[in-house]
Amino acid sequence: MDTPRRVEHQQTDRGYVPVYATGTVEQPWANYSPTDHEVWNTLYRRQRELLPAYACKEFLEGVERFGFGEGGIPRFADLNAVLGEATGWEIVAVEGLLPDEVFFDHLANRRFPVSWWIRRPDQLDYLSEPDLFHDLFGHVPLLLNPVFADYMQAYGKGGMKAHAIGPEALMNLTRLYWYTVEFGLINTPEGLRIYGAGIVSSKGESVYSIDSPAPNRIGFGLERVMNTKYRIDTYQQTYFVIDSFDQLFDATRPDFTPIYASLADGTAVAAAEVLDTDKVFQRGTREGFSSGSDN
Ligand code: HBI
Ligand code: FE
Repeated sequence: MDTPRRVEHQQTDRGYVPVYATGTVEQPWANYSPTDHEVWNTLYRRQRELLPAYACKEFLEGVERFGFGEGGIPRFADLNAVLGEATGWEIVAVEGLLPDEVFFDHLANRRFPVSWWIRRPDQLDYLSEPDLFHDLFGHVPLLLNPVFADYMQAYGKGGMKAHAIGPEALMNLTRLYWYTVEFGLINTPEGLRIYGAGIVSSKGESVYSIDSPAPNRIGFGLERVMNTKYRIDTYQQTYFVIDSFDQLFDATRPDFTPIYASLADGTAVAAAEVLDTDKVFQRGTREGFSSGSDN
């Protein structure tokens, strides 16, 4: 993407940030406080120690190639030099969650929106909206993988289509994103490993998703996933396991329009449910599952 024209400055509660005509912002790197950099360093250190035993090799390789470290919050421009060369993706800085169609348009054009601000020191283990650590550390390493990079772009294109079809189609597609990009596991010779960004950016869920006997771990199926509700307020009750990124990309190649139509007739599967037709890696004990409702 060409460098967007800077149109105005915006006073936000986190400082004075240049805003581009596209709605993206310039990463205000000079404005990060020593505390902000320390939060990055702490979160990075924790995950770097933990993830070699939990994350898939493609993710770990991505972290290495970007040279993430304990030198404070990375500059997006430096990362973009590596990313552009590898897969043609680009990171753009944003203020936070974007309207669905704006988000999809970025992905469809191989731009990944990253929140420029980082959580406070009292939010190391949980916050309700995506910050820089989640978006950057969680999502961006796999964008160096050519197959995953293409899957993300296809998701963006599919999102624009689903958005045009209607809210139910969009919900089906959002579940696919949730159970793959955010909370996906992959089966490897070393056992189940994490690739989902929502997991690798969380110390607690990294351990839980792989080691806990509580959740189900079930083989990925496109329609199964699109028809399954999810929890946004707790660790997941079910994780879906892919065999490879090729499997994921191939499964999502067909036009989803007829799938949306067939799913619209049935009822959705609850987050904790196991079906007779499932390929079960592990049936969860459900220990510690809170009541409360699925999305
Ligand atoms: N905006 N910045 C940002 N990041 C997201 O992950 C994001 C978003 N807007 C919408 C959205 N995700 C999801 O609800 C879509 O996958 C539907
Ligand atoms: Fe995310």
